[in-house]
Amino acid sequence: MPTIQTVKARQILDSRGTPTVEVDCTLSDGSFGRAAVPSGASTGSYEALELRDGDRKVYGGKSVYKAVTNVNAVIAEAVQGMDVSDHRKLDEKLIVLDGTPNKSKLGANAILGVSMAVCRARALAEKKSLWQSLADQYGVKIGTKVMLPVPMMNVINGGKHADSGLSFQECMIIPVGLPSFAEALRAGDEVFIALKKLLSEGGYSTAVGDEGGFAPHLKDSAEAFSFLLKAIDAAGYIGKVKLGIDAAASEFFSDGLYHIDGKSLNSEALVSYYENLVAGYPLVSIEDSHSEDDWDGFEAMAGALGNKTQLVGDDLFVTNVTRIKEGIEKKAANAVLIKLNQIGTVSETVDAIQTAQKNGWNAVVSHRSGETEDTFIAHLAVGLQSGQIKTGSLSRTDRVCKYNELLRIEEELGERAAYVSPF
Ligand code: 2PG
Ligand code: MG
Repeated sequence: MPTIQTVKARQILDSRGTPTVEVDCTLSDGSFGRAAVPSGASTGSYEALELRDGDRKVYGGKSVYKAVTNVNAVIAEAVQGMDVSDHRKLDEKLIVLDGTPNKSKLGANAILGVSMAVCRARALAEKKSLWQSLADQYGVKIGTKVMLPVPMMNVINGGKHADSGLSFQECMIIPVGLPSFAEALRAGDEVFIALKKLLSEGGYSTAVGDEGGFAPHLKDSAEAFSFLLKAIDAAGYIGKVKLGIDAAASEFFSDGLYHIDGKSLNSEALVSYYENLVAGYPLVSIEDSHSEDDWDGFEAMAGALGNKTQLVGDDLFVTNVTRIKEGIEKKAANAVLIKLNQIGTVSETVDAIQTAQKNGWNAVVSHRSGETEDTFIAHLAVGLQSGQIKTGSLSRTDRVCKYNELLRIEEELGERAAYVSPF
């Protein structure tokens, strides 16, 4: 197996025009890998640190030159000459080099860029697709069939991702009753097109938010759901396309209450609110129902809805094995959202996925609201057989590039490809 010859970082822009880190890695056999680091807006307090320069005169304080320098001046030298056959060794080296619990010395953005770029270079050296290389690297048993992930498509944006006034950050459509990923993508897209027409006929804006979904000024989640159901009907997919939300409830929690859709609810009342939604709509997945420290709220949710609804922890678990294990112990959810940059290395991200899987929980591989053209997560979802991916709406290249990559993977798999609904 070749060794690392060079790693080199640069600053590029993400989908919001905010600087982020891109890393190039070249191996001794000439294999080359490039990766770009995503960035969140509704970040959990327990996420690994995204290092930004903080000089308000430069990119409003958001430049990442320090992180770039940390790659080029510190990490590059430390990893040069390393054999890339065992990715856990590389990630362990990066973690030790940083030496802090939340990667605050070198920056999780610096570390993750290197970790991802090396994965890409190794896949090339192995002459494998990235998903296959990741599967082999992390001991994923793949049988004759390879599962493509079911997408959660965020077609109505609210919360911190849009100024729509909606409390929920994401209202998603989930195509489940389709025979292939390509057909699922088509269903999602046809619903998206139907939704645009309905919104525009109703006099609503069809401008899109950070994740490519519409951001109309709707009065509450019920109105958003009713638009989604009409669009699903108009496109001819009733029963085949379900609904999901990311409430991102930390964002509407203050002074001990949840301020949602014009009401102020305590943690318990919020559970009843969700129970009503599940009773009234084909809502199969709820992410971050409660605020990141409201463990009691999550436990109550799981008690009330856990046997029929997917309950996903994002800000709650921050792709951190310790927090996920605590959640499993407390029965606080039944699924985990997986974001590479919440934890900062590929191996730790894989550990989070495999901890969920070993305990019978679902793992949903996810983008961030700030994305790039990088399609790493499409490969991660297939390689780790996560079964689900959340990567935004059916517009904006930073979102659809992940879907397009999944189309290519499905084509590469041919007869081996499987599309299975987790719901
Ligand atoms: C989320 C994500 C992605 P952000 O909350 O799940 O949709 O948003 O990247 O802003 O944290
Ligand atoms: Mg979330």
